[in-house]
Amino acid sequence: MSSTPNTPHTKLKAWVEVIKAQCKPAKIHWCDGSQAEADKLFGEMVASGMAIKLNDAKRPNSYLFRSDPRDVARVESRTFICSERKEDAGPSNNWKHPREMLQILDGLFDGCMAGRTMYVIPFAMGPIGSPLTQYGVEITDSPYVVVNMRIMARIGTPVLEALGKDGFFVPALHSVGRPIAPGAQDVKWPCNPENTYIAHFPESRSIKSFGSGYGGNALLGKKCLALRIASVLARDDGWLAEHMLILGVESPEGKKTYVTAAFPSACGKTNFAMLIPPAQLNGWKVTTIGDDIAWLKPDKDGKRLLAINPEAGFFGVAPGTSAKTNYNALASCSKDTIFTNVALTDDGDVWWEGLTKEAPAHLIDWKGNDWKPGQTDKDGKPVLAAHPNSRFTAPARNCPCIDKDWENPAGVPISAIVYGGRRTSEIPLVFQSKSWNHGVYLGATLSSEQTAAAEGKVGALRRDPFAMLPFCGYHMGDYFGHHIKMGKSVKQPPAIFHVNWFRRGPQGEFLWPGFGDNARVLKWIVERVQGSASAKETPIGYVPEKTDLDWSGLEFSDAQWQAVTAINKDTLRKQTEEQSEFFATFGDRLPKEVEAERQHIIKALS
Ligand code: TSX
Ligand code: MN
Repeated sequence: MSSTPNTPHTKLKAWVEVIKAQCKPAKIHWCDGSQAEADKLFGEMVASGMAIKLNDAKRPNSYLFRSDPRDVARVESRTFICSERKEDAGPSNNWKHPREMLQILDGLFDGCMAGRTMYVIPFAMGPIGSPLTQYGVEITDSPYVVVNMRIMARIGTPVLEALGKDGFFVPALHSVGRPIAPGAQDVKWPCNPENTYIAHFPESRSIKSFGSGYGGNALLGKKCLALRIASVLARDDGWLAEHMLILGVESPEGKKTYVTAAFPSACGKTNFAMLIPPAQLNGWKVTTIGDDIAWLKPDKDGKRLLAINPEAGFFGVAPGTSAKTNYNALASCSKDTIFTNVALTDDGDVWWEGLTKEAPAHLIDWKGNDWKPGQTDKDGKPVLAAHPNSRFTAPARNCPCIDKDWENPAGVPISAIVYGGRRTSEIPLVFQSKSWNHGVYLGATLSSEQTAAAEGKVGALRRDPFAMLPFCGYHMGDYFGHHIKMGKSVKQPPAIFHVNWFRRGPQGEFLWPGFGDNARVLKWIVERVQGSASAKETPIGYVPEKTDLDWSGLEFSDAQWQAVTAINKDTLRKQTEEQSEFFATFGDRLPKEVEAERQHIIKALS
């Protein structure tokens, strides 16, 4: 804990001086990342009323925060890619010229930290010392950001040591955007929703975020650095920065196969990353490397892709997480966890919708109000105890199924990539691409049906290429091209699969049991990669026959299998034809290989 820097890094010290002069904080604090430092910050936040310490007997070393109701999620409409040329940001990003954005931000950041402490957080995305790791320094006026970054990344003294006197780091400036006037009282969750900007400067590899203290808007190592800026670094340096979980599948003989998977939101990505296979699947185990982001890089022989999880924790959606849906996530947040916008129980613990079948008889809801089961608002709508986007910030080391190599600086070799979406009809349970380029086409056309009214019409198909729509730091067409190129950079590129756990029957019932039973699909995927499982060739790729999956411990009739895997060539051809409109938005930056795959499939389906 220090107000003076303990680093020989002249460029870093100079940058901090510039920001200090601009933001005019009352104090400055260089974070060392220690437990003592975190304890002191939590103590101060409890004293100010920003944090509530949970019952230490039930939830050791854990805290609850309630945000301003106007600051509860990432704000894509205020997120910008500020490249020199608009066309380099592409059709999927908001764009402003760096000069124009900096002019706006310089005005906003001027004096914005008055009355507050300015924290300097040196952080590493990835294990310190790994050749795949990237370093950043976040300057923030939010102590909530400091304690969250301490869980989500490696921070403090070891990072300064790794940076040395001139190591490269991404400067990431953040302010909640609410200076405290002399003598004035602070609010519990300072923010500035009218003036929120999440700005990325891909050419200077820097980030500036103003006005929000929540999640990806404020914890700048995650979506801002590890996806938007890292995707640009990866394009330039020949690797991949992806919105993917990483899991290990261990066979009963002890052979480990690593798989990454990309899913749009609301598909249960964290649940899949930590799934527990059915006991009857004798000895097949799943271990977790990461639940959100994967960085993949060719090994030194150019043989395979190696992956790391750049994060050190899980920033997971709480509602829907239960001992049934995700035992391992729940265990991860049994201690040392920060909860944001969940409900508080009368005995000082947390609760959210879906945690238990029945809600406690009394709670304090995420807005700090008394709450009872069945409560409705003045329009007769149910009042939620926890916000739908409420979160837990839990250390990965708490996860019972964390992989023994999750911090291996060399990374783990990836044998398969899985893409998946929430699709009510047409898309079968699982199929394998015929080639890397066909797999790139599957990633490019990834889409999912909307579940939350806030995102648009419920049930509408939302295209979310590679689940990267809000996270790609450059032109999405060029990003597809980079994927095409990366397939040629290794001799053994991962096999690519598409899954759909969400097909429904005529009564709207789910046709696939999902959750742990997805391990049956994973087992087939792994056996395909090892060369031991068979499949049938179809126009959309290789599909398993019912006998290719392990059904131990599950009654699943031939008719059920038919219902969850049948394909209708006519509708699929129509859907494939309709992708032309989407592809047209990328103009001449759409790789010809991706369009060729589409044409090939249309022909095969005719
Ligand atoms: O996470 C999910 N997964 C992946 C798990 C490893 N969910 C939850 C999605 C919202 C985040 C799922 N929901 C999955 C799934 O595989 N499948 C479904 C649909 C479903 C829901 C309930 C049941 C079956 C399927 N069955 C009963 O409720 C008894
Ligand atoms: Mn994510």
